Amino acid sequence: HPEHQYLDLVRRVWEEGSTRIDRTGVGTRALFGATMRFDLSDGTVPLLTTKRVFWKPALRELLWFLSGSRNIRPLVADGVHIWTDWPLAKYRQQTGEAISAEDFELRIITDDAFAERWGDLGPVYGAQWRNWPRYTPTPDGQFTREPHGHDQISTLVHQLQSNPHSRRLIFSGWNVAEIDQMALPPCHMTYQYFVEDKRLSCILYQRSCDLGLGFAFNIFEASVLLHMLAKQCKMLPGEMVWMGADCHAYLNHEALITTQLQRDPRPFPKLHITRTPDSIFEYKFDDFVVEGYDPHPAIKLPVAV
Ligand code: UFP
Repeated sequence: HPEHQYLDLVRRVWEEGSTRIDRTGVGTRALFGATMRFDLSDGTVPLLTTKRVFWKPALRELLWFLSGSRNIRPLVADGVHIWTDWPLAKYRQQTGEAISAEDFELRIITDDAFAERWGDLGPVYGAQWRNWPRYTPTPDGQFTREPHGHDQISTLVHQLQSNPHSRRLIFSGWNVAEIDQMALPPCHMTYQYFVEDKRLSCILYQRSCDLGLGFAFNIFEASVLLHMLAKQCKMLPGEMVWMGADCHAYLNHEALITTQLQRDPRPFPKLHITRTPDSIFEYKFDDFVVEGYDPHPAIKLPVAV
């Protein structure tokens, strides 16, 4: 079962990884450089089965990336809380107000000006994917920022269709010049595609991977995106290849070892996309059906911020 690639990596990180103090202060065991390959040609999607993965917020996050948004408001309005911690911490720090997460999210949804002021994450993923800033030199040696940046996703779709054997089918969130303005520098940072015989494959390069929490979302979203691109370009899904650099397990995630590694993987579910809209940006949450997902029970793990 392909999920053993994941379970084996977790085991190897736990048993052989070096113990490191990380940015969050929680501590990890880590090793550097790992690959996993998932065959999507049978219509499946790698959604881990050795614990329940809440794929709906993950799908909503992917659609939010594709919308180009950098504000948590659309996510919060859809009941997705995964990005709230950063703006909330900033708000508490800058105002000194001990607001609860619930009240903060309520204000984000109900108050336009508040959402604009406090819901912004900086130019994270979607902003770079859809609107990587474009600068034009002016005669006096300065640069003007153009109102519309590079839409890397539109370019990718166009290139996949017109030039499928290109070796430049890439988009990236790692905009060096803007890293310091982002709530979190991109973890899943570079996506590259490859077309053979109408089969579309992807390599995702992930610089930093929390195997307990992040990985399940990251591999699912990258795979759904592959399915969407294939559909949009009238191709078939091929292989999803994942490359992780700093692969780590947080020291307070021992349930990964004591519970998850004891379980046997079950078949991956199928992904059905029930509609082909005119553009990759018009997919809606309800266009996606995950069929036959029968995971082991959820495992609650603490988040390191
Ligand atoms: N992380 C992921 N995947 C993501 C994401 C975060 O695994 O999509 F946004 C984890 C990796 C790491 C932490 O544990 O979040 C980010 O911290 P750093 O920037 O120090 O690598």
